[in-house]
Amino acid sequence: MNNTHHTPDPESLRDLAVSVAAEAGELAAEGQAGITVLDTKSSPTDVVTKMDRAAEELIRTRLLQERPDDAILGEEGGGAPGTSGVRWIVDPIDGTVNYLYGLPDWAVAIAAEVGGRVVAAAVAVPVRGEMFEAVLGAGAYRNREPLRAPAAVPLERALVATGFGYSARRREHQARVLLDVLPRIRDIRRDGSAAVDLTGLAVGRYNAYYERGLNLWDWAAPGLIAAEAGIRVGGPNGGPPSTDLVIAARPELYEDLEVLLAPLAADTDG
Ligand code: LIP
Repeated sequence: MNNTHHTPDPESLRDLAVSVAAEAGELAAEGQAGITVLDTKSSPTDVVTKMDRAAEELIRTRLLQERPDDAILGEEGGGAPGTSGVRWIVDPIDGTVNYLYGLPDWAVAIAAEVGGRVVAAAVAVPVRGEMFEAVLGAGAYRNREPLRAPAAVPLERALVATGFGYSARRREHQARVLLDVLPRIRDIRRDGSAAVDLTGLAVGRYNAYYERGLNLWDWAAPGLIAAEAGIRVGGPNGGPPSTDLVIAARPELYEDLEVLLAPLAADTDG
């Protein structure tokens, strides 16, 4: 057990994130066949499964067993304070609707933040057999193989991943934004998990991504992995990613997508 308050090395945080994400991913994958819908959040399409809660409980327990003084922010259980200077940002199952429907694109995402910066991350996509990991400044890996995102393509040839919020009002505006985006790009994908979308950029499954309304736990871990693979990950008005908007692509394409989205008020609900 580590009870000291020295800044831990990011590699050890990454190793812990990877092993806990793998364990939670296994638990969730086993449970995907027999899931039960327990609750709803902002609208009936927002399903929260029993497994979502069980996976987060497992993640919290394992992290605190190893590092009892850390803080944890989780999608299901909210925030718990700590004293070590390390905060874990956890999404036990990102892509809960896919999970509920037996689709493969859902992920367990765990990020470690020190001094307000994400320094280490793991994203498990169990059904695809993928484990992504990254340490700030030390590159990104999939199943231990180094990742480098493919070069940018022109906007008109970009396959762009996006997602839609759970509220009807937000969706209406997102559909209006899409009316102006769709004719300018190769095509859109709505695959249902921000973590799978962002790590997908790192391996070239998409060329770009944008989405309004994400929470920190949706982008913290996969955002570091994408960034370490050479993807620019940002937000509105040239700033960092935010709940208002996350944009991600290779830098040249990022700029074109940003220019396309800005007048459409993609960072608002219209
Ligand atoms: C989901 C995101 C997805 C987004 C959904 C939702 P959840 O997270 O990953 O990209 O479009 O609105 O936020 O709810 O499955 O953890």
